[in-house]
Amino acid sequence: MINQDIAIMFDTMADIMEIRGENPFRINSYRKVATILRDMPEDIGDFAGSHPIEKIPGIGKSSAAKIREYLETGQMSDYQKRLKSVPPGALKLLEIPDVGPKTIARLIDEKGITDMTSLEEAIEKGRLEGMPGIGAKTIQKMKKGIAFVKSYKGRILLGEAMPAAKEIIAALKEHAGLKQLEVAGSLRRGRETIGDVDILAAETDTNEPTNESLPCSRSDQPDHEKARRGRHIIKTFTRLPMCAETLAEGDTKGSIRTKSGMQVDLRVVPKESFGAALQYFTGSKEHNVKLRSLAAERGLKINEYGVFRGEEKIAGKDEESIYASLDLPFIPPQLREDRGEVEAAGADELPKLIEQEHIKGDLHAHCTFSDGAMTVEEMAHAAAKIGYRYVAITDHSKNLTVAGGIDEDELKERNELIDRVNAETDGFSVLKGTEVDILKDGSLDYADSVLEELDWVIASIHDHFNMSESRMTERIIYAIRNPHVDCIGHLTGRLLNRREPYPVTVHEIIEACSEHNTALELNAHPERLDINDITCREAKKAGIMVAIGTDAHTAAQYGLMRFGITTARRGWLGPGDILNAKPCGFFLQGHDA
Ligand code: DGT
Ligand code: CA
Ligand code: CA
Ligand code: ZN
Repeated sequence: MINQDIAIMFDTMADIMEIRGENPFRINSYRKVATILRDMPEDIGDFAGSHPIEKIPGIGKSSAAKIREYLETGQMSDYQKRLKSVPPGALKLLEIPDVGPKTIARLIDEKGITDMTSLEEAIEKGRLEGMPGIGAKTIQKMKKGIAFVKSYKGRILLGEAMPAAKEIIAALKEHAGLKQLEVAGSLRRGRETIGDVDILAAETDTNEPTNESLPCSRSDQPDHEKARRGRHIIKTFTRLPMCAETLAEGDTKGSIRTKSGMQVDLRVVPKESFGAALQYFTGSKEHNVKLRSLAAERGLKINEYGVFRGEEKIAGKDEESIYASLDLPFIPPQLREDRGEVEAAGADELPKLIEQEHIKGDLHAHCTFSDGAMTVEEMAHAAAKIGYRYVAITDHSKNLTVAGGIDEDELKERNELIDRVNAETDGFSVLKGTEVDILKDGSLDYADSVLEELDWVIASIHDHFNMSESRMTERIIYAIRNPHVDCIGHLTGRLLNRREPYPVTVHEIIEACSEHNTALELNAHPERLDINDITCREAKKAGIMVAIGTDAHTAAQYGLMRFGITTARRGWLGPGDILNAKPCGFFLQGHDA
């Protein structure tokens, strides 16, 4: 996708500008352009054919000119120029948590560091010692950070892997004439990060045109014919335009690395055992081990071809049949982690899980008043169009200057605008919200009298990440105690593959939420997915409600809700556990009461 290519360029330029200490607002605007491009449903090249690019909210004149240059010439001169201003391996250093761009600039300029390896070497040899402002503690943190970066090496975010897998499936349907294709593995289970993408294809029917041209009867050469068809499918796969490198190419299995660096495995399986293969390759391994022992107890054997009693195959065409042969109801893929789901299924106590159709609104969105790209009206119309009954506009508060945080006057102005928008709409409401900063001491960035005017208050931490676990926990609990706070936003502040969570004692937070009737947010942005599946389940056990919010900065990001739902399902949550499965009146009354 050309959108993705250009987005990467803007992100990279922003990275370099950070290292070079340039204007944070400009850096932010480049990041925003990248996000907008990634979220656009249409190809930017097609769009530019009939619209001026600068008409897209959030894309300014100079960014538009860069995009146009790339579309017309295949080059972006500003990007090329900036790329030359830092060593190529230096950008990777930005991924180390706790090492800021200023430090990286100094490492480059003063110590000749060019990449991760040369940084490790410099630390090992003590070459960083004596640098003013970089003490032993900082160096220790760097070492830990490098270990962290290495630990996630190669795992891709769910939000990147899913669209890529869908694109590959669509391409295979088109070019290999395949009908039955499914994602398997950790991606189908909805894990927050994915090692490699697994795709299964059922063999096409034998009554292909090629069959007629073969003089031999079907029974003579079915294996030969099968292998030929399998090879054809795998060849089509390894020749797809997104393929950068072929790692393996056989009759039933192919493996590629895509241009964006992810490994994708394709397996071709017989139609009659597609369900068995899908079950087997969806995993998890631990879940499958459990099923196998259950099968053994019944004198059955289960593998990727089916369930067998002796020589007789008793299940395999679809997944339901596999579970049914073990007297179990279908277990949704998101639960298959051997966390008690097989036992629950056996006792007919599987939870009813949350689905998109239960979701009535989005509880975390920004508009142009803070750092969003669209106006209140635009965000409202887009939410109504996807069938929601409400959206909470939760702009940042004044402490968060880099993200356009708004002061009390601007908030008042925005609230009045929301009133006007609501007066003009039927059957849909904009909730007056905020994502208010929890300050260092746990107090909030707005006074109670300001918060009182709002329908929905998320309190989040956006700075002072380096506190001890006990102080951070106290800080958050202090905010939970405020009766105006409805929800704690992205509890651990983690950015997957980029920033480790800050330490918080989750069970104490949950206790406090339970005592003060405060919800926890499940931030659906694929970089956050915070709270995670495990904490979702703990929250449910304690009777705490979870609010799924996309943190949308533009309407296209409402679509991120699906990743929040997937994570909630992995946490065993059902519609009764999710705040935004409740009707709009719940929020308006909650405020009036
Ligand atoms: P990943 O790719 O690291 O995010 O995780 P998965 O779960 O996608 O793992 P992967 O790609 O190695 O294998 C896909 C599925 O295939 C896995 O979830 C279960 C199944 N599988 C693979 N190897 C084995 C095995 O040795 N034993 C069993 N029982 N299942 C396996
Ligand atoms: Ca996998
Ligand atoms: Ca795999
Ligand atoms: Zn936030």
